[in-house]
Amino acid sequence: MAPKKVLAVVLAGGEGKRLMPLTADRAKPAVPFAGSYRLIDFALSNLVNSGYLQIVVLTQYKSHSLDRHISETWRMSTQLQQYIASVPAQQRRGKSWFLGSANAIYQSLNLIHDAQPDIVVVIGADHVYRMDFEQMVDAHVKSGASVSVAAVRQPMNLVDQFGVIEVDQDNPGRIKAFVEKPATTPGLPDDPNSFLASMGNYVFTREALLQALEDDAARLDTKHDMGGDIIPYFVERNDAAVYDFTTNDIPGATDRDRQYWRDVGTMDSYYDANMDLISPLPLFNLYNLQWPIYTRQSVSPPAKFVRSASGRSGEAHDSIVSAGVVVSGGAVQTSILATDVFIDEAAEVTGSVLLDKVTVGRGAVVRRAIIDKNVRIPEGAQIGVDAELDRRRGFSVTDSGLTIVSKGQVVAPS
Ligand code: ADQ
Repeated sequence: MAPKKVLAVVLAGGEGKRLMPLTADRAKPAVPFAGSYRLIDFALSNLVNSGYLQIVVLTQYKSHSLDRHISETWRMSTQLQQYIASVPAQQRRGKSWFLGSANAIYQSLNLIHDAQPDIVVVIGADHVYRMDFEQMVDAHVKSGASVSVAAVRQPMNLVDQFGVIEVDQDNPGRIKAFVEKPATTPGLPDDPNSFLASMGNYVFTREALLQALEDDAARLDTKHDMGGDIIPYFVERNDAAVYDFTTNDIPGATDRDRQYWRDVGTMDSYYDANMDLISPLPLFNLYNLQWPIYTRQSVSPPAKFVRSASGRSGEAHDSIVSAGVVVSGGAVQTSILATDVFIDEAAEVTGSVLLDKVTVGRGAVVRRAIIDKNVRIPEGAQIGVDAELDRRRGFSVTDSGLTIVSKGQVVAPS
């Protein structure tokens, strides 16, 4: 098969409302993950590892830290026609900002016209997984359809969070029906407790995408959404193929992480995906260097665990500890510490995710909490110990009992 010219479009403009307050001040794809990564690093690493080096990232909502991360981490040689360009909403088609994900691409059609690709790969920016898009592009070309939608099984309780795919039983490569975030759906024939979810990753033949976007833009009864409008447009024309994620093969994949894909769209799923990484047998393998996940390299010094002045040892168990962390006489258990976190003497941090530059003062206690960047927890303060107290102090507490302290919140001494 002759190689196809591929342009990748990464949709990174969504608000990520369900990840509030972590997204109060940053776009969802810029949310930190696993100590030193941002969510978008997974999508971009997958594209780069697939050999696709012409990438535009469409941004809109609170994009400053996302733009900064992309320009600091993902610079490439424009002279070699390789680029990862962050492209903000610019009102190129009238006076509105991006109305929906399809409108984001419609308003950025100049990028597709400039690059003249055969194939446009469109993916979201907020999932944790490994995937070789070249395999999906090959399958797409073989299918003869105008679009292919990547699909993965999900448990029935998540049905209202995804686009649901019904495969054509007479022609298993084709999508017979596609419904965006329905309240219910029948289960799969071989597993009534699962349904087939769209991963929000699509491969389009260029001309078909351009036509669909023009037709969508001319309609009044559309939300200009990829999952809600553009994919159903192709399904109605019997022109959409399904790509089975379980057939995607990554070098170095283990049995456990071969089919790992997580939408870390809620605080609980974000927390669980972080905690998976420090479980005895993590489902996702960060250490597969045959398919590396790239991120910004910190200039901070290595992590250290030291005795405090009064002689108490600093220690961390079952935890991820990033560069620049200092645990000085405190104790850390089953936690993720991002760059430059400081844990003072006799402090206890358990089952928590601490983002960059958090400091935990002497004797403070932090349990089952997510603490956003730069928050200072003063000496003796307690977080995650008394949910009512946490709520009264203005912190968010999820139904499952996770306390979230957001950027800029001041924690008063207890
Ligand atoms: P959602 O993720 O809920 O569902 P959406 O909010 O449109 O859909 O976000 C998709 C991607 O587009 C995200 O990466 C988001 O950041 C980005 N995005 C959203 N609005 C945007 C805008 N105005 N400009 C630029 N980017 C924007 C989608 C599909 C479902 C599928 C799930 C899988 O619609 O069918 O099942 O992804 O998680």
